[in-house]
Amino acid sequence: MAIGRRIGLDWSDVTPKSVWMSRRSLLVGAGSMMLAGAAQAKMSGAPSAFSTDEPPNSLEDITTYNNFYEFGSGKEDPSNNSGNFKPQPWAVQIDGLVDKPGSYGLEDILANAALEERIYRFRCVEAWSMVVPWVGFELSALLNRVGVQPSAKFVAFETVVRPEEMPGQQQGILDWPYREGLRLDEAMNPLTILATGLYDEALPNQNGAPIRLVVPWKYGFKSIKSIVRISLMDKMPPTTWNMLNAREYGFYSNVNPKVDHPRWSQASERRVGGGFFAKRVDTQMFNGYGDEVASLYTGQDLTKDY
Ligand SMILES: Nc1nc2c(c(=O)[nH]1)N[C@H]1C(S)=C(S)[C@@H](COP(=O)(O)O)O[C@H]1N2
Ligand SMILES: [Mo]
Repeated sequence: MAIGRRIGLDWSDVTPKSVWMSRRSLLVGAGSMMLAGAAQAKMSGAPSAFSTDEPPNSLEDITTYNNFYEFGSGKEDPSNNSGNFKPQPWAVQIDGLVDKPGSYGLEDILANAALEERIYRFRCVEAWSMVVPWVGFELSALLNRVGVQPSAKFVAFETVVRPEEMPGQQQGILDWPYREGLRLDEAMNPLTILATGLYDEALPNQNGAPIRLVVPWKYGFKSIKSIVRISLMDKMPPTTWNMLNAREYGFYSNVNPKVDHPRWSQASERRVGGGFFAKRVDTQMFNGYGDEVASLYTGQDLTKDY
């Protein structure tokens, strides 16, 4: 069963109670010591039928084991080095083939958003995975609001460039800004969200504050963080990892246990937090979201068009 139909179930129901209680007091304690404001705001969302019923990873797993090369390439670099990043004020430039281009402030985006909790499996191309209780809204809602023109076929995204706040950008690890893209039908799929929170709190810096993409049937690198620009285009946009090594990182990069990475198998994955002796789990086609997205790729050979 790919996705639990779990309307009415709160994530706390699927998290061991002791974990939930200690996490709760931790968050409350931390929050009261900080200044009020969007960065510490409550960020709750309505439950969704798209959530998995698998237990979410702990807040600690999700916020200390990250990929965010703007803060360094080590898994602990984003949590260690993102303390000076300022996710507010924030605006997203939306341009290209849209009726209402412009700079949209985060408050304005949130005021017009129907926030939901989406508990999604998350599978990195490096063959580890987690389950994350995101709070966010469907990208399609924002795109419909700005009016996508009929000639648009792709959506391009860019991460902010702020070397003074993002030490990894002072090095040439990647070609900044980090860029990603989706085909328009992928962007409009209801599973595709812009996340602004996790575990009922505003998104931590290391997870892509204040707004990041989450595309749960694709490898994690497609889920671009700290977005400042969304462009509607008629051509496939250049994307960071694909530009760096197209043989290893395709534009589509749908999770696919049958298409190995040239340097490792994609048939199974390590669930982060499972402990050293935990068994690897089988990787699922489209990360288990095939019922929702397989039809997007009818007629496409995903072994060649990866
Ligand atoms: N801007 C930006 N976005 C990014 C990355 C990055 O380095 N820079 N890493 C990607 C990769 S490889 C993964 S697996 C996920 C990790 O998200 P998480 O740290 O919230 O688990 O973010 C993706 N988005
Ligand atoms: Mo990744």
